[in-house]
Amino acid sequence: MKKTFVFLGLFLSLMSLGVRASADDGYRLWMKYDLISNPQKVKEYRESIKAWMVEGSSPTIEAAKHELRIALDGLLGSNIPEVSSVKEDGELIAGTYTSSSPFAAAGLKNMVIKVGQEGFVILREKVSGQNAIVITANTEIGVLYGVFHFLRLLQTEQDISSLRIISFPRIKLRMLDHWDNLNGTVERGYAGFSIWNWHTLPTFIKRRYIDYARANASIGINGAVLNNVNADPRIMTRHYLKKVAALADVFRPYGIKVYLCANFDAPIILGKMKTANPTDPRVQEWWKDKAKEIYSFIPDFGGFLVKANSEGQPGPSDYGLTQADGANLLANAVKPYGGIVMWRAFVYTYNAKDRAKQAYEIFKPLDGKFADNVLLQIKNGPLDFQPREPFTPLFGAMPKTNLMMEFQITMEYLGQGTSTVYLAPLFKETLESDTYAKGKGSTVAKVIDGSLDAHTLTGIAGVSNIGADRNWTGNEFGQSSWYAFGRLAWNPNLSSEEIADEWIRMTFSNDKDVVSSIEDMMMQSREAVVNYMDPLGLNMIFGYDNHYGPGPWIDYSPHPDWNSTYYHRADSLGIGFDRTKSGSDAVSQYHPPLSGEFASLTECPPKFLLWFHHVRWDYRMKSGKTLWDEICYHYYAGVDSVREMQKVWNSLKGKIDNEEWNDERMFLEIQEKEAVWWRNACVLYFQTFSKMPIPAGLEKPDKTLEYYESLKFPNAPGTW
Ligand code: BDP
Repeated sequence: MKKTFVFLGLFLSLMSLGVRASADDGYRLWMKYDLISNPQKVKEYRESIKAWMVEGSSPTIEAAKHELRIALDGLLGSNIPEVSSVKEDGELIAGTYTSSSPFAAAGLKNMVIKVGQEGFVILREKVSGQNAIVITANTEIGVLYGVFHFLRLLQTEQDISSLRIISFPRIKLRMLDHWDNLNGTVERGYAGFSIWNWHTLPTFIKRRYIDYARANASIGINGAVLNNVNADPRIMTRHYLKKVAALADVFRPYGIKVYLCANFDAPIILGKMKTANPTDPRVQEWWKDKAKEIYSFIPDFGGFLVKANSEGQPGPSDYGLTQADGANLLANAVKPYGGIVMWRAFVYTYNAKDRAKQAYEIFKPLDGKFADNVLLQIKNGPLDFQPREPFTPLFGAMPKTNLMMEFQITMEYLGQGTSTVYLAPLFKETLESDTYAKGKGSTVAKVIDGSLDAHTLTGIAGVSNIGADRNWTGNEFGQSSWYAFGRLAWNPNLSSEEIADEWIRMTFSNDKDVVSSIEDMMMQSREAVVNYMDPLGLNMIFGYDNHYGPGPWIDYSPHPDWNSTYYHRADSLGIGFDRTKSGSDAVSQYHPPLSGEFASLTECPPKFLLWFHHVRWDYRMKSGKTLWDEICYHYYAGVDSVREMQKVWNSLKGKIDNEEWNDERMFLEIQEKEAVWWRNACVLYFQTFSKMPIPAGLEKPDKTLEYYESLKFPNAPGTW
């Protein structure tokens, strides 16, 4: 611990020297701390914060001090002194709450009681007879979170004349899942290569690791799974554990625990055993010994994430056992140390009549069979991170199991690293979906925050979009989805607009027009992608393997459910996957009235129409248009939105940093081309079935279907 403290201190002081590029390269994320541009605000804030102090001196407290030091000096444009006690009106004091705190007061105590182990209180109070701003919490990490929250108020130029904030996270485990491989590549790596340098660890601590921890703490993320779910078991060897421990040391002051993906066959691969059968006592012993070894390196190791019997990964089914048998094996091993297991529900075989039904069929019968330190990690939709899916019906179907959400922040199926897609609306759409498990109002958010079925071990994970790119995410707008994920993990009730507003103000500008223009762009960005890729419930029609660009014609995979044709089912009569009783009956996995609504051609929300129904090309939609025309209009509307986004962005030239502006201009240029490509390729392909004309007035595709089918992408990322 002491050693960490020393090198952390060293880096923090280096950072406070402040190496800044004149043109913004996006490295500083939403923690830019440049001088607030409104002089009136600066004046007002300086009067409220003439000096500051944070009580104590642990690594977490030092992190809070560091943040206040660089942020206040930067935002307010002059040195705001650090003091050791409150002596005059207008000072800021932060620290954990105890009865001997200088700000101890009965009212405050009652507030602090409510915020638990990670929450905080910010308010104005008399301290030593002076008017002060107090940031306090039950724990040091709560204080750090409170400091970040307070700084956000300044960064977004909020009124701080009267403060009374009580904030605490609704979800216990707020995780980033890194799909990083030991060779430095990243599965689906849209922001380049891995940020972990396994060669130079454990001795060389990149500044990026500390800034990573700062960024995550600023939005309340408290866990990081360091390696790919398609796990290389060597991560659990001594050689790597030393390196993992070094990262854990860096993250600890920021409240972030490390977790590892475990390979179920590790006893065979590492332990040279003949089997990984969970019922074999020697296998059980092997896992217990392994857990002991891991905890000897990382005393607060969080636990394991496991992908088993999925896409070639080993698992308990190899021994005729259930997924619960597998999960409980690992859960028992980490239990003595307070560790947990996140067991993924992304399990399917390749020949199912309907892949979307499989996870439910496999896992629902196991409700109540998982150990209490297991969470079942479920992707938001029943298939695989599509631009739009209905929620996975397992949410609301396993009341006796700890269920956690898995979102994908990296945009495997949404235009990848170059596209501008703000994902909060996608996250919110799932979180706000009503499962009806216990009647109206049983939202997915209530399932995962534990309130619906009284669970205390709760979690939410986002597959990270972070890589080695200077600005972390490739396209800077990728940062907005990372930011939104953290904010929603803390409080799923925040709106997409509120979060966008915060992020824009901290990232680009507080100028009213700039904020509203960029917000407008962000808020339409997800629907734009849905429209030009997968309108009306279409899905999984991507380029083969690389998932780049359109590939509705893909029908040559040896795995039937890796073919686009398996999903869209276009024929001379119509298009869409019949999941009603006459088809796969996936609708029956939902509770009524949802099951009935989805099953009815007329009541099914248009956005899910082709997910649940095979619909005739000439079917009259509520809009009065035929299905074919409706599909066409959606594809064209998607392209129009991207052009609109370009227009908005072009209008911002000179109003934000030029380098950031120019980068996004180029990314939008790529996106516009890709949107047209998607639209033309899909419309031309589906037209071979509908045999209907593209509605009059819409621009005609300038290339043939054969041309689109012939395209190759040797440089598409993520196909290592
Ligand atoms: C799919 C990705 C694949 C991942 C898999 C998973 O194509 O690379 O390994 O998800 O979640 O979307 O395990």
